[in-house]
Amino acid sequence: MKAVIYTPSEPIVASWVERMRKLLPDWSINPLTEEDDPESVRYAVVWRPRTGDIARFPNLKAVVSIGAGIDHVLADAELPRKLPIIRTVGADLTQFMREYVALHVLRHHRNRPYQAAAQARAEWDAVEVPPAPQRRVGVMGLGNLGSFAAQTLAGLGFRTVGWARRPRDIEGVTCYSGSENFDAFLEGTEILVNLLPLTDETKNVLNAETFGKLPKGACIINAARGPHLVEEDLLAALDSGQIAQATLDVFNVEPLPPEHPFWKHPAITVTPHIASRIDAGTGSRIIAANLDTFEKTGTVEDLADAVRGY
Ligand code: NDP
Ligand code: OXD
Repeated sequence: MKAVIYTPSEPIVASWVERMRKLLPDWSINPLTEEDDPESVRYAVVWRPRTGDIARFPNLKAVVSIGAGIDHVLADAELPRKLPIIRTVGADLTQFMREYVALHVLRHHRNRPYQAAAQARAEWDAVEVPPAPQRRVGVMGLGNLGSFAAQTLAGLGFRTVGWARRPRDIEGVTCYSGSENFDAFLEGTEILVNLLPLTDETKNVLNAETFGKLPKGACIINAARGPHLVEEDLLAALDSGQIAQATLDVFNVEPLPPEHPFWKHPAITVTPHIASRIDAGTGSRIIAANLDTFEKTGTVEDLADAVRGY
């Protein structure tokens, strides 16, 4: 069976190809850009493919997203619309996201930036914060990642709320669903975590109107996708104090350009899309198993719904 691999970085492709060849010794696995017999390829394993990259292979059985999100695959205007898309998820990736969310929610909860600034001035200035049960934190998106992140926050003692499209029942988490309950979810939420997929419905969801529904001085953590956030609305909300702090892992343009104002903003923490990074070691094992299962059975648990967009 033949598969090709594409990510925008050639060294990363080489590392994936090497690992996947070891994991699937009976398969033929090559970099997408070096494949000169497109008709023989059955699977394309991709991160941020370029327009037309996938359509070049007329006999594909499925596309594999090197990632939980499939927005980067659907963004290809020439993508054959009926192709199954397999996403890459797993316990390690869920664990990484739980750690990231816990780390940054705790940083905001304990006002770590304030304390670090006091240290820089050699000032003994003890910051006062409420205990976690008096702090309401909200998680947007209660899927693979969001549901575990919310449970982790509830386990730390936070008053945890979550929001999804359909009703959910998660122990320790008050769940809201649907656009009609979005305002109720936001009300009183002091730390807002975004773990939504990027779809037409969720694009720009972190905007001035949303910020205005949070209590003044709320913090936001965006670990989902850059286009969820209206960047100028965040800068204005930070200027006005409506939002006190933001932690951003994802951006409209990645890598974030050096001249971008987020880098040096005193109230913004930038991380380089590492909240739950799929490396070739972990990812190739998950993807090899999915390819093997799909080839043998025609399906896998991790199939995305391209019409729904996630
Ligand atoms: P899932 O598909 O498992 O879950 C998505 C959740 O979002 C579901 O709960 C879904 O609701 C909810 N949702 C979707 N649309 C809406 C809507 N219009 N209104 C309300 N809720 C909605 O995704 P994952 O948890 O696996 O991943 C989430 C996102 O995280 C990925 O799409 C990706 O963009 C990002 N990500 C970022 C990483 C990083 O390192 N920064 C790493 C991995 C992923 P319902 O349950 O009702 O279907
Ligand atoms: C993903 C990501 O979607 O890494 O998995 O962003």
